[in-house]
Amino acid sequence: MSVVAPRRTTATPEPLLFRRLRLSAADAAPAALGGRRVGLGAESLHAALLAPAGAVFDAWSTAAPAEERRHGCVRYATDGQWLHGFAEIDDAAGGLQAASHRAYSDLFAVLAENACPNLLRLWNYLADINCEADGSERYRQFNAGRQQAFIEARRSAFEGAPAACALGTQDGPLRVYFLAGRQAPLAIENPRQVSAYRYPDAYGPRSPTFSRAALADGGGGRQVLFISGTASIVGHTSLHIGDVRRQTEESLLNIAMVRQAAGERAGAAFAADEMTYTVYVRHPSDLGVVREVFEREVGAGSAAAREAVYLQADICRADLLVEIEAHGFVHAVGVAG
Ligand code: 3EB
Repeated sequence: MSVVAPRRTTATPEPLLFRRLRLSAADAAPAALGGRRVGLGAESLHAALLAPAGAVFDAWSTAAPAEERRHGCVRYATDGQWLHGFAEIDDAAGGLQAASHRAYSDLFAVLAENACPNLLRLWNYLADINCEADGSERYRQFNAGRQQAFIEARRSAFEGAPAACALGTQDGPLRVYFLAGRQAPLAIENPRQVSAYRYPDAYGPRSPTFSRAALADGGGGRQVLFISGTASIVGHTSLHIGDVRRQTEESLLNIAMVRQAAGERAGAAFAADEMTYTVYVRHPSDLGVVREVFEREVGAGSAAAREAVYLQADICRADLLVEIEAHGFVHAVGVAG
């Protein structure tokens, strides 16, 4: 396509458009850069798609197709209003902590030289997340490299961190998808959970770098809420060990609290059945129970139930069996509550 015309900074922002596309295995893969592809196909995430059948492409599309750019291990595209893509790096050679640090440092370098410096959402995927290597769990090594890069780049590693998730794949390189925009989002925390960046040292020497949700101006008069990966954690403690049904219920209760907190800030409701969900299940045999509980929450016949995507992934704590993430749009109202 043609080159994107320069935009006046006073122009109406291009709205963020989210499309969740269902593909058959035979469909040509849309460029991986435009979003996150799961299921069969080139450049798919190394996590099995449990449902629906086929393949799914989550596209953060902006109105104008943009050319691919590269910096270090980062591939991205931007229309001047939004910037998205992913960092990918093989962590086998130098170790995961160094790889995470490199991925985030390259990403921050990209953001520093573009007009969209504010991260809204990160999706982190790494192999063998619960495995011990070189004396520590790989998730902890990832946390160490990530936090170090945030601090070096003078980015909020604590209050105000972006929304995120971190999941374990069967294999493959470290892959960090990201979405950034012109304006900083508002970080939202969950009143019944300790902020992850304040977890005690027992969970690792460097805390995870994410907020429970990010509320952003999605353009076009709409606000968008990104809810981070959410699990069965209350305070900082994993609950319902070994009970996937209750873990799913607890995760959905946590999501409800975050929706409520965000809704108060937005002056509009983020209804459960108006969100788009990705559900990560550790054991494929738990899919039926997780789905039953989830569909009870959002309504069995709802668009949210039909559109939900279920992936097999390891959750970042070995005692967690399920994690759920969501995002949704609401129309902005004049006065916040
Ligand atoms: C938790 O609440 C569960 O390290 O980026 C959720 C979302 C989790 C994001 C991350 C981890 C991350 O601690 C795990």
